[in-house]
Amino acid sequence: MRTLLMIKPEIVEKGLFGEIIAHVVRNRFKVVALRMLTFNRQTAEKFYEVHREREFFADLIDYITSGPVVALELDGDGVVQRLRAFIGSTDPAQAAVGTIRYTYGASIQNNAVHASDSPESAKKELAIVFGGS
Ligand code: FUP
Repeated sequence: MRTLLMIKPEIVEKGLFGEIIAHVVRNRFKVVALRMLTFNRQTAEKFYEVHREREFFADLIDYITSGPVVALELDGDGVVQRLRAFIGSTDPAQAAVGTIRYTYGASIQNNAVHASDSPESAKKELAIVFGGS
């Protein structure tokens, strides 16, 4: 099973992505691909299309296209759920102590990282992030 971990623009901008990658690797997640990329609006809208009707959608697209992200493809049994637990709740204020979002997140929007929420979304998101040139 494979999943996507994506380190969001403010963490890349602050130069903290290496810390997060080290933390992930030390916790025995297996990284099988890695890429830095900047989303254009069209790709960002496809990536987040399930949120198209939400009131925060425009802000989310502005944010995720604001600078480079770092994407990691992870492989392992049950990795989708293991990674979701490891990153913590969407809102850093609700995230458990020791999770990535607890440590690095600033707000619901600036929540440091994204992780696919199911094997189906992982497949779709990995194709978007790693499928292109
Ligand atoms: P998650 O799967 O934990 O990333 O959370 P969601 O799919 O619910 O949300 C995806 C992204 O939408 C979040 F990372 C940030 C953004 N979002 C907001 O900006 N405001 C909200 O109220 C909820 C989500």
